[in-house]
Amino acid sequence: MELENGKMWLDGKMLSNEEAKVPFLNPALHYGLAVFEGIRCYDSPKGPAVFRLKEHLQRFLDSIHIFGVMNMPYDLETLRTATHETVRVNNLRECYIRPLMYLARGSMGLNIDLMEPSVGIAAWPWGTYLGEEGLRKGVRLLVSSFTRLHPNVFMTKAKVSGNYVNSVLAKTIASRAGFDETVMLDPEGYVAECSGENIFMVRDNVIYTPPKASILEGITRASLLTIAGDLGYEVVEERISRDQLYIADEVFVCGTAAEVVPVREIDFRQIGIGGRGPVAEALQSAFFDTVHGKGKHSEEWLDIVDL
Ligand code: PPE
Repeated sequence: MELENGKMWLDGKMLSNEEAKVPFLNPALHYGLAVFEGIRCYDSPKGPAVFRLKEHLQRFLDSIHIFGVMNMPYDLETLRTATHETVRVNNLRECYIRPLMYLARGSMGLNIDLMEPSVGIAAWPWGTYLGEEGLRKGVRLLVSSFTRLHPNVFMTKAKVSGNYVNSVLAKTIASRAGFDETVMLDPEGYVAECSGENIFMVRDNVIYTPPKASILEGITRASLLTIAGDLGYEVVEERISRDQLYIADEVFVCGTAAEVVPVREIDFRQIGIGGRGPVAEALQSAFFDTVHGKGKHSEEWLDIVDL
């Protein structure tokens, strides 16, 4: 895997995968005490362009703040420079970027004030997350029997590694049952998000998406809300039930890894025309133009890496 040949930034040094080993006795590994981000860099006429880098790094710092880690040693500008350096050193024009803060040293036990963070940033080429065909024809979803995290069990605004066990449990069952992704309901039974994407539906030309309270505040979600406004769509953030999804004209999901993906079926019910609908197609096309430097917001949202 190309990942293994790449170099990663680790606490200020560029290391090979071989050099960037972590010891078995570290609290992050034992308790899931880490925070991550997922960012994409796209090729553009001006060079490799990182999509909404500052917003992702701000969410990274916010996740660490929510988690309550008080000794994070790096600020946004240091992380931004390190991200650029990682893309440059690996000679990548298009890649997925993974910053990770992990509580690496200090005592075992459950008090994070006795632990010290390390921060790493890796980058690797990562193709379509839910498949090339899914982007064009739509994917199949299963509503999960697992519940999305209650905000007082763990805060959904923070991309804490341990939180993702919930997503992994849900996604694995869906994959084993032959589905592409899984929709998770919140503790009250309303649609929250997918294991790794936010979700939208369309009915009578109005776009609906669940409110922020019980979901990760997706950066792709926020970008699509802006783009939908530009394209003249009415957008409503409100609670959605699973049967509202079943009878929607269109459903689509979005995230950094997944990008913008139409949904053709949920729980064995065909959604709309059973393929990519016109709203998903319009948003997908505007999104891909934007990330490749050809959209209304490209200038504002793309952070170009000098080679
Ligand atoms: N909800 C969840 C639970 C989630 O993990 C993601 C990103 C999103 C929504 C969309 O957020 P944003 O990327 O800011 O638009 N999921 C990341 C993890 C993927 C992985 O498998 O790892 C991602 O897309 O990078």
